Amino acid sequence: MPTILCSKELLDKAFKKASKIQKKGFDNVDKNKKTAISKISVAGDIISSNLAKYVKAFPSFSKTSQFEMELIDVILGIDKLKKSLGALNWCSAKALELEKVYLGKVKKAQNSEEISRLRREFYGRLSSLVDQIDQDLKFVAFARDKLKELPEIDPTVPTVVIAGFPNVGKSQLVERISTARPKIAPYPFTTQGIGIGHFVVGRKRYQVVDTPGLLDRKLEERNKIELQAILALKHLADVIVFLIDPSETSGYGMKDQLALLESIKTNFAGIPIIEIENKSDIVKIESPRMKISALTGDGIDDLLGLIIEMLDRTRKANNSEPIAI
Ligand SMILES: Nc1nc2c(ncn2[C@@H]2O[C@H](COP(=O)(O)OP(=O)(O)OP(=O)(O)O)[C@@H](O)[C@H]2O)c(=O)[nH]1
Ligand SMILES: [Mg+2]
Repeated sequence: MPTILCSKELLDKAFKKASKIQKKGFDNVDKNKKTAISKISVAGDIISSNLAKYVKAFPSFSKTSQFEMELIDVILGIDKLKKSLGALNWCSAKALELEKVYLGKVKKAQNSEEISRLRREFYGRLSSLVDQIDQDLKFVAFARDKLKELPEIDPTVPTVVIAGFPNVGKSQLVERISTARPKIAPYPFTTQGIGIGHFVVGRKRYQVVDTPGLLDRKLEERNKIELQAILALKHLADVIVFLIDPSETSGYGMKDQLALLESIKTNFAGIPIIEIENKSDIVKIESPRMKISALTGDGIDDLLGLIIEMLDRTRKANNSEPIAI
């Protein structure tokens, strides 16, 4: 994505380029006319093409998944972003319009004074036009920076999301099943960042997402923004692994953990949830759940087999579907 300039910077860029232009002519008026025409064309074109480039630089929009859309909405507000991009588009078209009008006027001008007046008038009107969208330019620049942080998560790759209370071993599990070290993406709605790992089976790539601070508390206790961010995961998660720590060394009792599980089941209805007991090296309780130790690796192969089987079965078709905004 290009650097997005504010209105003053953009105008400076255009006028600076235009100021360097000097044309030749068969007499003074002709020389001034040709120079003014060229200056007006260059200044207008720079403004118009840069604004169009900024709008186009939001490539994700033509193939934005629901997950990304919801994240953008949480972080920036979709309507606000649409409005600002619309303003840039509008200004881009207006600049060309204005350019055309003044080129016509200059062509008809009779003397150097008139040519010079028209040129200045065009600069003035172009300036106030671009100044009008300064707030939009600043917002789009801000949006660009925010969105640059997002692409770590690829919504088109089959994804398993790991949930559970703090300290139950989520990060340890993500690390254990990822081929490389999981990356931490600094998503603005969680202070801890979201951990993203990958694993490859055959020629297929899968994604595993750690959710510290997100899926570790009852959703009923969340504020609106948090909830919206959490529920964005609905569009990302093909399968959820809910990690339980029956050793309770995490500091959370079984009762609370099972209550959180119920809350997640309710809020993520429709997404298959695998209930797993971790820390089998410390304790194994009587239950039908699969038992693993993310620390020693015990049971991990079976779990991975189950995850892959379920991902292959439940892979959402809509995840890769484009949504135009
Ligand atoms: N004994 C044992 N310890 C484990 C196991 N898995 C994780 N731990 C330990 O439990 C602690 C917490 O593990 P993490 O993976 O950081 O837990 P988490 O769920 O990611 O915690 P948050 O990021 O705070 O939500 C660490 O000290 C791990 O070493 C396990 O299978 N057995
Ligand atoms: Mg963690």
